[in-house]
Amino acid sequence: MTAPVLEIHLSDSDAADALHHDVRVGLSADPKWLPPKWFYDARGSELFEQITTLPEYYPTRTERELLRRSAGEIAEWAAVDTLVELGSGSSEKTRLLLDALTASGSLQRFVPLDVSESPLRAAMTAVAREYPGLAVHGVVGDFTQHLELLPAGQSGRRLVAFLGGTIGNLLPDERAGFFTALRGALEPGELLLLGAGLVTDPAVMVPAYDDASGVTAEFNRNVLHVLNRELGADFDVVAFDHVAVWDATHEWIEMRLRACRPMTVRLPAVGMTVHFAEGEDMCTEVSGKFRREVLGADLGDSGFAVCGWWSDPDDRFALILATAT
Ligand code: SAH
Ligand code: AVI
Repeated sequence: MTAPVLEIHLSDSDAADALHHDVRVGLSADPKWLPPKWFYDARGSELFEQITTLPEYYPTRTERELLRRSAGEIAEWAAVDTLVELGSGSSEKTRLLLDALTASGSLQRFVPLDVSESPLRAAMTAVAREYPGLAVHGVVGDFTQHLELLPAGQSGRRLVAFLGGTIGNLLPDERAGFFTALRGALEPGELLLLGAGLVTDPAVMVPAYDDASGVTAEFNRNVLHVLNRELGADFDVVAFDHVAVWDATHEWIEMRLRACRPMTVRLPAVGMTVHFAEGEDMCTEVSGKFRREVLGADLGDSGFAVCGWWSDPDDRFALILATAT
C-alpha cells in the first residue's frame, strides 16, 4: 500500500478568512443567511453520516442503488485512470465506483476533495487500506474555488464524481459558475458523474429534511456551535428552532434556524453584534431539486453532453454521466 498524499489548498487561516467574510456578509443581510459549507466540522460531518441512515432521508440509499446498477456500465464507458470526487465526505458510496473501475483495470488514482480535513483524512486512510493498489491523493479545498488546481490525468482521462445531490446546495448562479469552472478544468472527453435530487412530492421531500428523531435539527444547529467556537460568538444554540420548507418557486428545500425569542448575539472575532427578533428566520441551506430537461440544458450550456441517465422508479434521484465536449 502506498501512503496517501494530502494536498492543502485551504489552510486553517484561509478557512478562517472565508468564515469571517461569509459571516459578515450573511449576518448583515436581510433576511440573514449562512452558506451550508460551515456545517461540516468533525461533528457536522458525523451528523451528516447519521442523516444518511435515517428512514426519511431517501437520497443516499436511492443514489447507492443507482450506483449499484450503473457502476459497471460507467466503468465500461470510461476507461479512466483517475477518479476525482468533489465534496467526498466519507466516500462510502464511492466504493461502488472504485470496485467497478478497479475491476475494469484502468484506475490508478483516487482524488477526494473536501473542505473538511478530518473526515477527508479518515476516508483516505480507509480507502488506501481497502484498495492497496490505488494511489490516494486527497485535496483539502473548496469546489467553488479550487477546481483548476485538481491534479491532471496521468496517462488517461479523469472521471469527476459529484454525488449526494450536493449540486443542489449551490445557488443557481453558483451552480452555473461551478459547471463552467469544472468544464474549464477538464479536457475534452473527460467525464462528470453527477448525483442530483429530482423534484418530487413535498410530502416525501420535507420529512427528509425534518426527521422525527431530530438529527437534521441538530445538524442545522451545529453551524451555531461552529460560530461559537471559531468566532467566540455567544449564540444560545437551543433558542433556535429547526425549520425545513419546500419553496415551490425556486424548487428547493430551504433549511432555516428560527429565533424562539428576541436575542442579541455577539461575534467578537468579526466585531459584530447581531439582533434577532422573535420568530426571525436565518437561512442555512438550500437543497435544490431538479427536472431532467433543466439539468441537461445547464450542463449543455457549460460544455457538457449528457451520455447516461439513471433514475429510480419513483423519479426521486438521478445519476447523470456527462462528457466534456
Ligand atoms: N458526497 C458525500 C458527502 C455529501 S455531504 C455523499 O454523497 O454522501 C457534503 C460534503 O461536501 C461534505 O463532506 C462537506 O464537507 C463538503 N463540502 C461542502 N461544501 C463544500 C465546498 N464548497 N467545497 C468542498 N467541499 C464541500
Ligand atoms: C450534502 N447535501 C446534499 C445534503 C442535502 O440533502 O442537501 C445536506 C443535508 N442537509 C440536510 N440534510 C442533508
